[in-house]
Amino acid sequence: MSDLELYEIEGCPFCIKVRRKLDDLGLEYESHSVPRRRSQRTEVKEISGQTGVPVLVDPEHGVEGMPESRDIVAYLEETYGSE
Ligand SMILES: N[C@@H](CCC(=O)N[C@@H](CS)C(=O)NCC(=O)O)C(=O)O
Repeated sequence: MSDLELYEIEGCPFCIKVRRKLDDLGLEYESHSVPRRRSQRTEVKEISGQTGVPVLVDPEHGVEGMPESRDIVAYLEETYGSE
């Protein structure tokens, strides 16, 4: 069991890619829908240092705010792929 969290926007293709990987790996996660306006994405900015989504949080492994869908997918595969 993990405490994964995903910051995302509905319809965002990069977020969908990450959600697919989470689903493929059978991982549960808490979804946070972020505002469409970049200037209002204060929480995402605080945890990841940028305003883009998706952003993954995985406290169990010290991941406080990982941006970039490609990095997130690779991380999930490496961390949970063989479980
Ligand atoms: N290269 C990024 C692109 C992510 C991206 O462009 N996300 C859009 C939403 S679909 C976004 O949040 N754009 C606003 C921004 O980058 O500040 C990734 O693969 O995660």
